[in-house]
Amino acid sequence: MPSSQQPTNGAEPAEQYDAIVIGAGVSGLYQLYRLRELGLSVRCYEDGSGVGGTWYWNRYPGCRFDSESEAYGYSWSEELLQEWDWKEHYSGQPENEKYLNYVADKFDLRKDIQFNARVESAVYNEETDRWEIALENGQRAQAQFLIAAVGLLSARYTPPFEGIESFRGESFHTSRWPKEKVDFAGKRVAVIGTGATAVQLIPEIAPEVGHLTVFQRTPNYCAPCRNSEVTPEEQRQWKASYPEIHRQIRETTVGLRHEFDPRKTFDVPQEERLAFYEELWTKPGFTKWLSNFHDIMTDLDANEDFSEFVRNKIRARVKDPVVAEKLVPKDHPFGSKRIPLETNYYEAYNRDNVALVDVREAPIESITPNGVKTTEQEYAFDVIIYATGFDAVTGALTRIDIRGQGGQTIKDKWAAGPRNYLGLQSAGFPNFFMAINSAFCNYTVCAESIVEWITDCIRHMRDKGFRRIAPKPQVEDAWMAYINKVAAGSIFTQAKSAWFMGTNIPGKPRAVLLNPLPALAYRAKCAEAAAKGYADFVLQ
Ligand code: N01
Repeated sequence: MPSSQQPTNGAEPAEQYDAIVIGAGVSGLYQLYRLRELGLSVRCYEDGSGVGGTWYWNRYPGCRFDSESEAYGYSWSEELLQEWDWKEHYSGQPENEKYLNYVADKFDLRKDIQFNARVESAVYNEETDRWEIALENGQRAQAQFLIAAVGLLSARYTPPFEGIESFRGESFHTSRWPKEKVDFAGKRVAVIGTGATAVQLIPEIAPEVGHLTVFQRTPNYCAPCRNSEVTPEEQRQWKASYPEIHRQIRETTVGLRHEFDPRKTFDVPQEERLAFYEELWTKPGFTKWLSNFHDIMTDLDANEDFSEFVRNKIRARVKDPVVAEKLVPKDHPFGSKRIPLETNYYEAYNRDNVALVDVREAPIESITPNGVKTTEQEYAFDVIIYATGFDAVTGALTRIDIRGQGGQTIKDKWAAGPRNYLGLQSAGFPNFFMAINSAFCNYTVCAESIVEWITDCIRHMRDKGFRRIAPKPQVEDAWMAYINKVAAGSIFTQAKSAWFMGTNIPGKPRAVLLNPLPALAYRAKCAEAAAKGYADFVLQ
């Protein structure tokens, strides 16, 4: 049981823990497990009413993995690996949420999680070296270590359209989808946005709605998911070879069961190259991206060769050539944004009840009581779905009033973009860790390694009797310079509007948010920082 510290003003006493974890998603659950295993008293606060994070909130129709199921599950419990059966190769949200609930039950994690608990502020006390968090309901708790496992895509973004509150129908953001089934039968439905979320949602609801209007600003390069059920034989093979699967995903560039082809695009003759592209295209998942020639990620001419191949694949699937051309991306290279994996997405536009509105030609002016008004006309709807994405990476942190040494807020420190070392800590915020996987990789692989790094660091501090740890400011500066240099040489900086760079949110400073280092290289940097005895950090 936690101890309590009696306040002098008659308020409820703050509960005392060794560590506080914010968020009970993939990272938070594992962080709670590992710190508890270390013997710490830990409390996890979760905004939702259940575990799962991304897989709790994003329950829109069609939501599923874009990583292979066998590569996404936690790798740290052989028993869990043997007990859990993945039903599909790219498992859907209901099953993923069930999986994380199963994990929470199996390891008895719920007893240390408080649900419906939104953390509003976190303040560091320099005298005690402890953090005090306050929840929305006024409840307070203190701990030496504060770990934000708040997810990189959790702060939803809804454009501030004029009149948004005036709409008389139903409206939903995809990442706050209701638990009850939404009835679309016969309804006039709008989807705003065509990112990975909308690409999964649109073909699921198109057959059910009366009429669907999709408002698109930027088309994406979407690739066939080619999902299928897992056969008993595949299940058996996975269970017999998990150590090998995990070894493989720890050794590949991005932590998935794909590896870039070492050949350069233009070293391969055109005919052979096209045959290679065609073969990749028949494969499931990210094969077309992450098993492609390695230079598509660095050489714009090489990238253009494959981008045009994908554009032609899109043109071939959409019957109306005018609509097809609108769906073809031309303003950014393939892979400069995460590739949405789709099932029958382009075919949805061949239906009589689906229309595409290009909001670059006619921008949305306002939301009216009846629907959506563009500069050209007003459209009437019963339902508006905002598939408009997230204030990625920084949003979930800056929405909490986090105050470090000298009362500095993370919001102020990050006014021009995030400043951190290894994405794990920020100078001036001692004992505050970010268990947010912002590297370019398979989520769980990186999340596990980040959680393990934080756990090892805390173990080291306790073993050596240190009370506080924070990165040296000059080390942080050098890291940020390095990250920016790496990003500048990649295609990630090429997309005009991308959450990777914060450019999807008007007014958000353009900055490298997604660590451009591939998983393998990033994990090596983290391991090196620990192996140096945390010499890049001020330990007191
Ligand atoms: O969000 P997005 P998302 N007027 O930012 C549009 C992960 N994910 O939720 O591109 C009109 O990609 C915006 O237009 P533009 C994955 O990492 C994974 O779809 O900015 N439109 C865009 O079309 C993904 O990358 C899975 O020009 C406006 C859309 O809204 C990330 O989540 C599944 C607008 C937002 O797209 C985010 O995907 C789903 C405006 N004012 C998601 N403002 C898996 O498969 C924004 N838009 C695991």
